[in-house]
Amino acid sequence: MAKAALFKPAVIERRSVPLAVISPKPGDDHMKLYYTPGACSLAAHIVAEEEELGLDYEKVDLKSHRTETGRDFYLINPKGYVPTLELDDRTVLTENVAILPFLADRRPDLGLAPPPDSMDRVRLLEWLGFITTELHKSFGPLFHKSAGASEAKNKIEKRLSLIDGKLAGVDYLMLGRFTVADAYLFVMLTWCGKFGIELQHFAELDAYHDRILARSAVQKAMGDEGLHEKMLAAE
Ligand SMILES: N[C@@H](CCC(=O)N[C@@H](CS)C(=O)NCC(=O)O)C(=O)O
Repeated sequence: MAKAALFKPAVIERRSVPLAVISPKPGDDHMKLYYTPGACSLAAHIVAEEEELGLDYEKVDLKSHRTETGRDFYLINPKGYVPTLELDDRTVLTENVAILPFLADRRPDLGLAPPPDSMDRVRLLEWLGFITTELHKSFGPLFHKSAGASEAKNKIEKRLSLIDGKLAGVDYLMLGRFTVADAYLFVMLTWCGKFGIELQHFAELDAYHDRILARSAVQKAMGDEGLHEKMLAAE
């Protein structure tokens, strides 16, 4: 076969539906966030509260994979994990790196994510990719008390120390303002104490955590997930 035929570029059909058609504007949102208190879905919850989107919420028990209304969560999201965002057309969106910018784009005026066509947006994706693969996933062995927990803890501390350096002299991860990347990172920081990772040992992270914690949307989301009561009970 001739080489030219082998390397003939595939014809890509452009059939994607414009975002504006899929998703309603703020005010008439009827999306539902499936969440588990204190899990990574808290980031999406915070973002939705920042935007006052008025989402519906349904709690998921990750042990039984049942929702609070008794439904089999695997039938809603076959991946079986939160966050899961059900759009008003009943299609389902998964993955923090997709859900967080998607939610941010409901209120572009708030600047929780930079505009889609900008280099800043690429930088946001760089942060989200780093947080999800290098940090979030590293907590797995700690939560599951599985082999490799100590290596995972070392890796998390190494990654946090890199982030700590980036936070010197600035209040947020990028652009000098709160973005969805801060919401995501914040959730990971709330997990650290459970595993003996002390934020006080870093130059910036403790104050950064407290700065995000003080936001009213964060207080609201955490309060609605019952996390304040849990914290008080742990004291
Ligand atoms: N790749 C997914 C992972 C989400 C994830 O790990 N969710 C955890 C809670 S933080 C979960 O629901 N785990 C339950 C399970 O995997 O069954 C994302 O980034 O959104």
